[in-house]
Amino acid sequence: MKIDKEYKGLVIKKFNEFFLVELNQKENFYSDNKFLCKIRKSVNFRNQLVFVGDEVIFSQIDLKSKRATIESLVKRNNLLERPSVANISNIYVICSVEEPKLNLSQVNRFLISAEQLGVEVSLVLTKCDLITEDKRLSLIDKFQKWGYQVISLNLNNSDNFENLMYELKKKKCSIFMGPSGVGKTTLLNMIIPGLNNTTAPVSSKIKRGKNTTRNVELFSLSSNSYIVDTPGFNMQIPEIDIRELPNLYPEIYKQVVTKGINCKFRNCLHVNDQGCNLNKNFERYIFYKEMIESFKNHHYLTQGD
Ligand SMILES: Nc1nc2c(ncn2[C@@H]2O[C@H](COP(=O)(O)OP(=O)(O)O)[C@@H](O)[C@H]2O)c(=O)[nH]1
Ligand SMILES: [Mg+2]
Ligand SMILES: [Zn+2]
Repeated sequence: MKIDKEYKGLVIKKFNEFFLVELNQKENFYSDNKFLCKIRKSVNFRNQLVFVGDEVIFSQIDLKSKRATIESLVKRNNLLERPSVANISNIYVICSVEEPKLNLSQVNRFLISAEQLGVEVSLVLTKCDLITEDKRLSLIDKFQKWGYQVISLNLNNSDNFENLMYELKKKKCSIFMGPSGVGKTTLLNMIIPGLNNTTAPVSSKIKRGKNTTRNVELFSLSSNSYIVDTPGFNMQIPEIDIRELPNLYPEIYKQVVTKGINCKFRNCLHVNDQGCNLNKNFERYIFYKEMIESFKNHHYLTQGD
């Protein structure tokens, strides 16, 4: 028997032409609310254009076989590439303070890359058991000055982990990103009981190579809250328009938005520009300037209109 009614659902997993769709939790009409769906053939969007994290309208629910048909795609807020996940609300950049050692330029690149999605970005510092309390406090202070909320974790002390967990449950769809070996899988295993993904010490990881066979999947943390489980992904600074760069640094965009600083030119890049009013007295300015300069050397972008 098929239910001839349309429902809204969330794509939590994708395999080939199949999509696992979770029924919108407000419509709790059936105890198992996950349905294996295919896209209706006549629909004019292709399989490849629906991703994990997308909201879809589905119908033709068959309660026995737990199959249904996707009818249409709800407009998405954003789409992350590699892994492809739609509608992310929060990115947590994960970096370890030791093993591997904290690399400020790398932290910067991950943050910039995360900022491009235009969602809330936070920083998680792992392996704080390997540094002194003074060092931990000074790192928190440093990254707060970069404009970020900082969560510091220590496997031997679960207090901050509990706070992170509490926070994640209030966010719609969170994803972790960060370099290899910093403890992302360890964290996901703590967050999603029964997940049991393999973790590996930094040295053996290099030999093993990257595990990319597993599919991206969303896990429910509480009603209307999910976390993305991903086999990991390469972070690279994709094509950014040089004019976007100032919008990816909180130290800069907060000056513009909250303090209302006004440079002479609307497209001011805040480097050697005439009439620039940006307060450049912040730690990451050097990274920013380097990035602008490397853009100028490698990209021939026209400034302004
Ligand atoms: N000392 C310490 N080691 C940790 C901590 N979290 C993870 N590790 C170790 O770091 C290594 C890499 O962890 P993994 O989760 O595989 O990192 P991933 O590559 O980011 O997924 C493993 O040997 C973990 O046991 C921590 O808080 N403290
Ligand atoms: Mg991992
Ligand atoms: Zn300026």
